[in-house]
Amino acid sequence: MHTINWYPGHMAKARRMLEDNIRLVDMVIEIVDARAPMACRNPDFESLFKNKLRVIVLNKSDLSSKAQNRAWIEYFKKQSITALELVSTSPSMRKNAVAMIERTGKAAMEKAAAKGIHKTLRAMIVGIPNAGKSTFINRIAGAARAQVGDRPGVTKSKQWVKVSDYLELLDTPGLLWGKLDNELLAKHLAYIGSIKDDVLDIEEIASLLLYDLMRICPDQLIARYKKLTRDIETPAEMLDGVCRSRGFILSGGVYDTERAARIVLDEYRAGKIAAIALENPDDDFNAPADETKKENTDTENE
Ligand SMILES: Nc1nc2c(ncn2[C@@H]2O[C@H](COP(=O)(O)OP(=O)(O)OP(=O)(O)O)[C@@H](O)[C@H]2O)c(=O)[nH]1
Ligand SMILES: [Mg+2]
Repeated sequence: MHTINWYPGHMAKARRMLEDNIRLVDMVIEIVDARAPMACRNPDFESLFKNKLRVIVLNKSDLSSKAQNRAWIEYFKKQSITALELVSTSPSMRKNAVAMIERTGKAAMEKAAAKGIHKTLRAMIVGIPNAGKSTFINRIAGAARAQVGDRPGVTKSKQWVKVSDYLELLDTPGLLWGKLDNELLAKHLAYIGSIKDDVLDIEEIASLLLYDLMRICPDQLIARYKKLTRDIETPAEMLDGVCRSRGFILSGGVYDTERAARIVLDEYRAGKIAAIALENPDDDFNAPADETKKENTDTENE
């Protein structure tokens, strides 16, 4: 994948905002996309949030599989981090989310109560763009208090949302970390819609996504785009297959690959292709991002 052309300026500003607000909160709730938990995480959080209560929410768990969600929760548990799977778009998540926040903040609340203080628990919601932070907050608050959108960069500045007399949540803009140097993880961030499409070559991203999905869930992929086959050898040919499946053919028989790319990304992000994660805890995240490159290296080694 070509180097992603992004603008670190506003990310640096957002990071400063995060550092400035950390002292105002008791708890940090980190929202990750269940399809790509590794790509979503920030190694700096360990030091940044070291004295805070912490929880990881594996959000959009409806877009992954039960077994993969469980494996990730186990993975975090081994690092002594509480994680839970949620679907922030579903009304039934509220009960579990509130119980999780109360359980995590219980000792701090009791300590304050012992001193006769009626404490308000303050939690900061952090995560990469488009992970579902604002959706999570709105569901807990029981109202559309924070703006939500199916693209990255919707929340522009921090916003406190009062849930009750004892709970306030801080919505923050999505932050992208240094993951863009790791090609594999950067690719995942592009697939799940956390990097603005206008800085990406969407035809390249959609081709790579199709190529990867052909390895992860070939049956579901072929069920959706019937002209795709397992023997397609290069990412570039994948989009032609989608054009043939959907009749995206321009005058002169030219494939409308741009239209195909948009459709593929939209359908993938909306969970229409398969409920399956891109990442599993025991994957090698330092492997070459592109299978074709890996095969080349394998041959070189022989
Ligand atoms: N399928 C599914 N979609 C979700 C879930 N949670 C959020 N979404 C969708 O994800 C998209 C992004 O949600 P937001 O809440 O705006 O994300 P955000 O993290 O606040 O994004 P920024 O403000 O851009 O950083 C929206 O289209 C939501 O409807 C979920 O659990 N499952
Ligand atoms: Mg938001």
